[in-house]
Amino acid sequence: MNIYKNIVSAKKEGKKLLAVLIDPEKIEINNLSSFFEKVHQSVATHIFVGGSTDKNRQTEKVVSEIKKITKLPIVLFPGDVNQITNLADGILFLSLLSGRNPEYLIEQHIKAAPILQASNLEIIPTGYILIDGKKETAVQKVSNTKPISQDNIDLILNTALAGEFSGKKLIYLEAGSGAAVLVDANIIKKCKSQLNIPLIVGGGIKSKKQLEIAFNAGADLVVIGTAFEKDITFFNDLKK
Ligand code: 1GP
Repeated sequence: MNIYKNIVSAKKEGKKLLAVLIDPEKIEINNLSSFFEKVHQSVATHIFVGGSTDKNRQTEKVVSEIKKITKLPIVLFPGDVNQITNLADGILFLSLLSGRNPEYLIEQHIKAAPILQASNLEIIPTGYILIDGKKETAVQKVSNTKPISQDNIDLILNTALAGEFSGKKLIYLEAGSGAAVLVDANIIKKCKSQLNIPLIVGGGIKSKKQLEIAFNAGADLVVIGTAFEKDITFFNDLKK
């Protein structure tokens, strides 16, 4: 499906991308078709599926249902190895670079390796950087790591650069699901100006204006989950 190639092409052409994040623990399978009617009327280009946890192992079921109703690329955004399913198109192979917990830097990856090796998923190595969104987030709790302060732009930038230099294909600046404070536009700008690889931004975005600020600052792809979960009419503001 060439997910990564298409992200790189979009970046080159200055075409902005929007991923709708679906958390298998939260979405009602019965509501998926009406939800996707809205998704398809909107400018959304990707579907991300994942969450910090998936206690009832719903991911595969949810991906299988989504697959029936959309042609948009379905990309796993997994909290752990149990959220991998071959039914998706690709996977963000996330390394939590802002943290110092080996479990999320290499352990989960080793556990995932044989599953990925046997799958057809497009694997996209992604440097994942948790930035303080002024609300303790699920990623923080589950990974037992601290986010980087928004004041420490140099550390954020150097972490992103270290990711690029060690071969990550994407950098994801994450304020955390439902963040109270978004990743600051100056942080996005600074990272954008120094990175060659595409930049993803997410966490707490809930208006068209905030989305545009992230895009204008240099995000190539923005991820929105909670705002759509809370109010499906938000899609109306983002019509094609
Ligand atoms: C969270 O970046 C994503 O991992 C999206 O965050 O749910 O706040 O949109 P929201």
